Amino acid sequence: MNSGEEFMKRLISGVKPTGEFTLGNYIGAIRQFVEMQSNYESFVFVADLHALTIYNDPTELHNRIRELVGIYLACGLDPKYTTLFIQSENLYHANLSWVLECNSYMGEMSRMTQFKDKSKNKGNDSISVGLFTYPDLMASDIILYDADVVPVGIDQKQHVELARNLVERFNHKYGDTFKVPEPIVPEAGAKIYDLQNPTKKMSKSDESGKGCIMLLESPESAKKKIMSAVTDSENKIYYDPDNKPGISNLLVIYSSLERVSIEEVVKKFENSNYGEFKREVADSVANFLTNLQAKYEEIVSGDLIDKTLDESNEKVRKLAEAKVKEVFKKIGVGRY
Ligand code: AQP
Repeated sequence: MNSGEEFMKRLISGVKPTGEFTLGNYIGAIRQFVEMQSNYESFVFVADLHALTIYNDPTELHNRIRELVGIYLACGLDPKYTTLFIQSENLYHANLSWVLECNSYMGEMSRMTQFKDKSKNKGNDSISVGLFTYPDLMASDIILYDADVVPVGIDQKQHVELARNLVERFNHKYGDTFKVPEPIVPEAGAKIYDLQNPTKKMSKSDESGKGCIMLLESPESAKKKIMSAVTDSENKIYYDPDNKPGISNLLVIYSSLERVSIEEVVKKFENSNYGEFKREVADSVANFLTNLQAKYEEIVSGDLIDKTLDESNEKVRKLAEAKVKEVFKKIGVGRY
């Protein structure tokens, strides 16, 4: 630990190991973790308990967990700065989540947009209780470590806001215990859209996969998806998410991967037609995937994944144990 580290703010975030990881996960979340890691005391985890709100094939889930750690490392998370861990390997997340469930209300949980979206058109007998209480577990993930900031895509901002309310309620009832976390949403790329339906989020649960770029898919197949992305008939390139969602989405993807502002991208392509622009975006995405996948292959063939997780486990367990003991004492359970 360097001398300044104890004053550093803490960052925490995670990704669920469900389905194949997408370019949306990278641009909306993982890229932020990488860019911010050296300025924060950074904690990034595999949110495997969150995956359980729906049924997952156990073998596939198990494999995705390791895959995600490999992707985190390949994207540039550095164990020197970031404590990388698997949520289920620290049992305290679920302990604190129960306490939060008992301090949150049906009304506020029912207002969570993600719950409403994911339970829409389903009967009560096919929606798991976990889908409803998911935001309590997410709040627990955050406040267990007294995180100051939580970088997330826009779809998760409401859950961080709920965590803030839960902290304020708990601190008010039982005395100052948790820090109030701040969501950090990227200015551009907070929501990457489906290439075939650019008003819908690019999502791992997309069944056709045609509108979604997967981080481990072949660069050639990704190129084809970009070339057949839905646009409009104007053939003029400028940023207007309301009227030109397809072109605006491609501008955001290019700007995020090439690390240039949207204004600069628009300037660069002001005299290009859609075909030329798409080819450049496709090349940019293919280059990004090629480099990422080369690093990923190197990582999964070595022992870095287990070494990293083993080293982190002790640290996160100690922090979480101290916090849960403090909470149990404040609420009056157990012997102390
Ligand atoms: N399309 C996206 N654009 C920007 N950010 C996104 N994120 C996800 N998709 C996009 C951000 O990635 C982080 C991890 O998300 P998650 O794994 O917890 O859940 P998800 O990827 O949002 O889930 P999906 O894709 O809807 O599929 P399921 O639910 O089936 O796993 C978050 O910060 C999220 O904002």
